[in-house]
Amino acid sequence: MSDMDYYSLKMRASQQVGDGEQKREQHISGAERIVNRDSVEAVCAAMVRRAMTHSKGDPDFINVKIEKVHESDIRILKALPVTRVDVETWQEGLEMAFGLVGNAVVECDGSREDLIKSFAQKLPELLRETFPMRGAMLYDIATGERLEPDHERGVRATYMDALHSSEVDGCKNHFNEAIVLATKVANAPGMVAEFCVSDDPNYVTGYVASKELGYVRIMKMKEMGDENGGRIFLFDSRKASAEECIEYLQKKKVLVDVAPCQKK
Ligand code: PML
Ligand code: MG
Repeated sequence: MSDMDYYSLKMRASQQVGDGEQKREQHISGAERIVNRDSVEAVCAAMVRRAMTHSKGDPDFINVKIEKVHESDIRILKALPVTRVDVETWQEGLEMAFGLVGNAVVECDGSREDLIKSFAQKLPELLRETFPMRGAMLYDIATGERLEPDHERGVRATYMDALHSSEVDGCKNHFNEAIVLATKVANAPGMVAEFCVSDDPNYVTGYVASKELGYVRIMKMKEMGDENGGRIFLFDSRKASAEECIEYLQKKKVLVDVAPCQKK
């Protein structure tokens, strides 16, 4: 035992829906943390509480996984700087997000006008394709191909938390979780930008993020009550291989220093 040891905690809760052949598990809630040894028990209890009190319903299954993580395997990243964009309507917000992502792609690839144009037209359609997915779409801007090994599931960024956040926090804070995820994702090999609309029907704020743009919060990106949301990771296969990008997103342990990032 040493002070340097951290633990990764992951919780997912689901509910069984349907009958007979149609029976399937529906995701209710999930959470993950990387905390020091002393906080493991309390954070675990808070996660279970979160699963048991979720507005989506009572869970039939709760899975909690606790793994030791060595400090030397953890990468520490500075949080992306945050800017906030207020918009009148969600349509305006969505357009703005498409525009920012479009520009990020153009900057990365000035020479392929044809691909850039077709990409801009494709964005709304790509976003719709993410709605049923639990994970994110990994879209290659160089070829226009989707690179997730499983298109239905998508790719999930995992093993991350805010640095020094051993406090116990039972309720979900969309922004705090998103800035951590977006910072990890922006630092992935070959990553160009991320586009996110929340799938929480009561949460209309989304964002666009990259190392160059920082984290741009767009306060309205969908209609209140709409449960459709998703994430697109825009990736450039000329800069890195899909395998190394996915390996980083799904396996590399990251702690994000959010101290300089003021909530705006
Ligand atoms: C989600 O986890 O539902 C996405 C959260 C997006 C957070 C946007 C923000 O508030 O900055
Ligand atoms: Mg989804």
